[in-house]
Amino acid sequence: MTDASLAGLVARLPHLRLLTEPGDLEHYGRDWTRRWTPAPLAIALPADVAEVQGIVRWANEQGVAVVPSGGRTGLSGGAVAANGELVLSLERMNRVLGFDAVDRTLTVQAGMTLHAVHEAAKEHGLIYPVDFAARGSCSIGGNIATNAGGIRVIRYGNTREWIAGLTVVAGNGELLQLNRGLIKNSSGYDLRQLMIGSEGTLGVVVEATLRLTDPAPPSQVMLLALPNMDALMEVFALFRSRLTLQAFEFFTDVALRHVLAHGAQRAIDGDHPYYVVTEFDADESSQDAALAAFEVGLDHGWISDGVIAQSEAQAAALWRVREGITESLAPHKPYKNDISLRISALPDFLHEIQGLLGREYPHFEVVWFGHIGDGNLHINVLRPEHLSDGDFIAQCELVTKLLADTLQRHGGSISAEHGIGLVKRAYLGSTRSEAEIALMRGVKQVFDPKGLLNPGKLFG
Ligand code: 2HG
Ligand code: ZN
Repeated sequence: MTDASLAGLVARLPHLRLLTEPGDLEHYGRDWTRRWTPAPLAIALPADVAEVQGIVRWANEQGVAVVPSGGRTGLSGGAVAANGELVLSLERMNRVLGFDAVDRTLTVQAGMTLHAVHEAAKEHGLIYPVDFAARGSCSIGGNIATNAGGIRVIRYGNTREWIAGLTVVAGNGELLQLNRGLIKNSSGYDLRQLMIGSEGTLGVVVEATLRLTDPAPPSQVMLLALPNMDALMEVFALFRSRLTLQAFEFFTDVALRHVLAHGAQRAIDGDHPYYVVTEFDADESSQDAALAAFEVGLDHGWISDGVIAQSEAQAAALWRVREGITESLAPHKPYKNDISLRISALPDFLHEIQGLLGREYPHFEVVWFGHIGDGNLHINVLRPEHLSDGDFIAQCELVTKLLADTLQRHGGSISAEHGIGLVKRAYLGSTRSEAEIALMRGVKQVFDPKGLLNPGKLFG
């Protein structure tokens, strides 16, 4: 790529903010995976939709690959630019465009952080309920690109459920208004839903109309200690049958050790192999129901100990233990798995996979945590200090192949909520059939004939 062609972009969009300093290329060229060396051509920071269209049209004329970019908190390399791509950061497009009290929708630009979306919804007495730990830095556009899930899926579903309309710049620069906020729309293919989870390979989401809802009723947060993995599923079934759950998350003693070393506070004494953080609606009757469920769990030997938060500060402290895990593991350069199963398939799968990981990773520290109530497990493998990044990843990939085969047998998915990106593209075939992948490639061809939108992501 020559400077002359960037000059062409500047001539076309004289007010476009473009960054080419090495520090900027590094900052905007990578996400939280830290596995690839960032090497983008330049960073474009459009101020409006017209500039996004101009960039995509220019990229088509010049044959330049474009990486749409949000908060880059992704864990699958979906926003990595390591091959001379132009990074198209939506960072400056971060405003609320409108609120409609009758439709209960909030229309926003794609670069808003999830936290800012939460705050904007709150100003109108409503909530946007999708939530997870990266809320302060991830962007709503990125959430849409991966159909992000998080800690409230059990109650509210994934991002997909909350998108009433999308404005998208397609691969040829054309502007698409998808679904326009309609609740019912039986008029052919739902291209909005196709865009959600497409990881920036079909178009650039520039605006979104989000559905809002009433704030959740008052809730209580409980931390439980469990004696074994089977108890996890028993306690989940017990609590779900007696309470209205807002979240049901688990982690192991290994995760706890890391998060405590990283500043979280211990809430339960003693050594226990598994923990659950659960939040549930808490009117007076459900408080009694929670205590009754707890007693039943104790009697059956499924629960060893537990605490119920007595204040908002204590609830936040309990959540910090769960939400701080990713950050506490980051210094150990973890190899991440983000797998999904039907809840009914979990018990058999867990038994099989525990054996497999124990066999294949005898010398590695393996950290389990995640959204057990959604059938979504995060298995992080920590890099031993004596291994180079390359050797470590190579060894992990061998096990991922076995994991993918096991998932396939149990009807699961190699990515629940992080996306395929670069990290999991070799395993797409374990989750999607050949026929499905061929159709997906066909769709990609229709939306992005020159293959310039986020090339290499999703497909190997
Ligand atoms: C979470 O559930 C995130 O905390 C990150 O999805 C998971 O770090 C991970 O593997
Ligand atoms: Zn997660």
